[in-house]
Amino acid sequence: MKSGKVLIIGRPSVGKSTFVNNIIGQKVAITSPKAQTTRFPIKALYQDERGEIIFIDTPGIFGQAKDFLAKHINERTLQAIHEEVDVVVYMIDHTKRRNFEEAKVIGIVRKINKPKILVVNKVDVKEETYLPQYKFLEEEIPHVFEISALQNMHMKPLLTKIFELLPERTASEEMAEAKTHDYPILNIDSKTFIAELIREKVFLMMGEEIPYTTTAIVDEIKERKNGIMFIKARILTTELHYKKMLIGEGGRKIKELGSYARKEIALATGKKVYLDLKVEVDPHWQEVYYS
Ligand SMILES: Nc1nc2c(ncn2[C@@H]2O[C@H](COP(=O)(O)OP(=O)(O)OP(=O)(O)O)[C@@H](O)[C@H]2O)c(=O)[nH]1
Ligand SMILES: [Mg+2]
Repeated sequence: MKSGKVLIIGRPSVGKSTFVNNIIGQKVAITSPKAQTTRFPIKALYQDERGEIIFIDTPGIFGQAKDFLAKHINERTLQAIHEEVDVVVYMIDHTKRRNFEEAKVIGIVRKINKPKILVVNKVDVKEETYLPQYKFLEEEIPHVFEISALQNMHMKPLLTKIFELLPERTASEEMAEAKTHDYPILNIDSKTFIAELIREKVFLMMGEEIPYTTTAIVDEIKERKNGIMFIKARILTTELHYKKMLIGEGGRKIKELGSYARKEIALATGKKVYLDLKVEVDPHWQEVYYS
């Protein structure tokens, strides 16, 4: 029986969370085209007849973490690296130029003394490629796979290699405990997961800087007698003018955000959902929730 932990690491937006979701076969981590969509490591359990794997999706490493939030997110990724892992998947996006940020990730990957796999993601995109800039990595990392996480292309041989590199062992305590859950996420509860789904909609629907001024909090989940799941949640933002943008003219934006989130929560839970969603100004949420 093969069993172990696999760390996914790479720059922001290379497709780490998309990859983990597709391997697991359901959404465990939110995704968006914006950098550092993932804010903390997410552990998810994969099982098949070959064994069990805990995949650890990490936030993309920012080259220059300018603000408090980005610094703390980078620190969380570095902490995850220090966890006992068995295999490292280093993911790159060949459609992006290699830059100082990539150099930072390469530096971190070099220091991890575990079997490594280089995964070139987004091979469904052919028009623009900087693949030659990454070729030197093949000399350092013996296993290279080209995939499309989004389109589920060439994922099988990669999973086979991961199993090959994992040790033969019986499941650890953490794994045994995870196997008793009916949901594959190991380290976050349902309130946090629903908050993540709400945060994803902010990342997908709001302009460039706004997602970075926000977080989402779920205060209450209650199942009512009529079978409807009642959820009370808040989007926190740092300033009043962002709050106004999140609410939109005549409340149109928050309505749209709420309805999009509600539909997905309903899909994820298989229940009818009533979502009570508000926007609040809290200039200190980053310190409160991310230190
Ligand atoms: N064309 C294409 N797009 C992809 C592929 N994989 C991911 N994407 C897109 O790339 C963007 C970023 O994907 P994520 O999975 O959120 O990336 P990430 O590495 O987890 O990003 P962070 O959490 O911010 O570090 C999203 O818009 C995805 O839809 C792929 O194989 N092909
Ligand atoms: Mg991510």
